[in-house]
Amino acid sequence: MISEQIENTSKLGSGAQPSDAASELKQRIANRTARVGVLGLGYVGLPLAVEFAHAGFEVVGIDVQQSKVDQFNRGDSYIKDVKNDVFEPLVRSGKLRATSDFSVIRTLDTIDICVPTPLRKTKDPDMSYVVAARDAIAEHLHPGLLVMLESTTYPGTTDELVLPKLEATGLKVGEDFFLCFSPERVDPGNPKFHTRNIPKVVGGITPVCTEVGALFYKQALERVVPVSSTRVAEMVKLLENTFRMINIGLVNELALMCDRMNINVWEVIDAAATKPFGFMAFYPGPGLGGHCIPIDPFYLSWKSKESGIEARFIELAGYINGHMPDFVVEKIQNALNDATKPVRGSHVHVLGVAYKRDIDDVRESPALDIILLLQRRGARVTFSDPFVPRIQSDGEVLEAQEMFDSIASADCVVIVTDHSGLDYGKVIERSRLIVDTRNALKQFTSPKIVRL
Ligand code: SAJ
Repeated sequence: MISEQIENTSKLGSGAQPSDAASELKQRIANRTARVGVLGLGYVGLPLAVEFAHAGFEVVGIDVQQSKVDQFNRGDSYIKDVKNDVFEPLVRSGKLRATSDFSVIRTLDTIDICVPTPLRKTKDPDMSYVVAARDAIAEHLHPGLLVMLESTTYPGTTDELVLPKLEATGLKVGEDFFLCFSPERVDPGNPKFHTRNIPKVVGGITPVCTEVGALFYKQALERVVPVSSTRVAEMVKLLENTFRMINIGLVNELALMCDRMNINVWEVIDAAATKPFGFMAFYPGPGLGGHCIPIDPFYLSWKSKESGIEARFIELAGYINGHMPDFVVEKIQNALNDATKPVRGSHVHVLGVAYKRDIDDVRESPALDIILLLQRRGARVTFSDPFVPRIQSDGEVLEAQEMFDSIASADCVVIVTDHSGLDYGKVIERSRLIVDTRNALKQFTSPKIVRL
């Protein structure tokens, strides 16, 4: 029942009497006549837009890239996790459309900001995309609009960077418009967890904002977790990803120790993982890729430095994870050396360049660092990856090569991304020498294999 839904979320807040704008907006959200907007149609925004269209809302996607908007309006999904057989009918039915015209915000009841929050070269936050989205929303802000920031960012962004510009319009947060932070938790390529069934944390600037935000997400997502403020919600996400980054750094350091002590680190982790409590397995690798894990923790360390606390764990883990490509190249160099081959002039074939298995994304991929380091040592480097047709290295385009031909002619093969479905037995058969950075060959034994 709609009134029940509204009643339930009202218990979340201070019980303050919601303004007329809040009551009307709740009504439109609960009966799904609210017009939903998603700003930024990437791996977060597009799946979110689909979920709300699926729930029966009319959804408008907004993006600055006209090519994305055009492909979106053709019902052609450019995000692997969003299949066309789901996406195309929603576009065809008119439930889902995209535009590059930000003035559409005037006609919307809700808008989710799903834009990138990268790091600058100096490892401090690049807020330019969030600022541009904020300014576009401020320009078209109107009473009754619910604004949600989803981009991963430092605690304080929503109330220090976004709110003032919106209130400068003269509209009052919590009465005229509503502002929340709700971290995106998309895990690209995850076969089990998708936008709809990943619990959604949401925290508002005011209790009424939290109520409206929670009611909104409840319409399309299975579980909503309201928290008391935008800062709590911002910090939740950073804890999640910093937790991962530091634990990966720990096992990468363990891998360096085990390498020196001639212990199989993979066997150690698998045996430790039999502990039914108090342990969570992470695995060493060639380095940390993606647009989240290597980046988000530095949003936290940047902000904590501003508050006078050095985030030493994050800095140290960042150093160790950042060193892994060098360690891998050293393993390759030593393996070639044992075969009395110098790196210079040797042909090294890289198997898998995406930043993790079974996806096509190479952002921050350690494979790019490894390829560059090898090229700088004079190796002739080729790569193959079923999901990635070409990469840029040192300003040059490298086209993916046919896998088994390249493997057969290479002096050394290095498995950087352990995509599923490859015939690893055949890889061993065709290779002279293999450096395995992912334990993809764990069920094989061969003198050709050098493990991390
Ligand atoms: N990696 C390791 N060892 C591990 C786990 C991962 O070396 O034990 C590497 C991966 O190969 C990859 C990088 O770390 O290069 C990041 O891996 P990831 O699995 O965290 O992948 P992301 O960045 O695509 O997704 C993560 C989400 N992943 C999981 O929860 C499993 C999640 O932390 C966030 O929802 C998402 O980032 C985000 O958007 O923040």
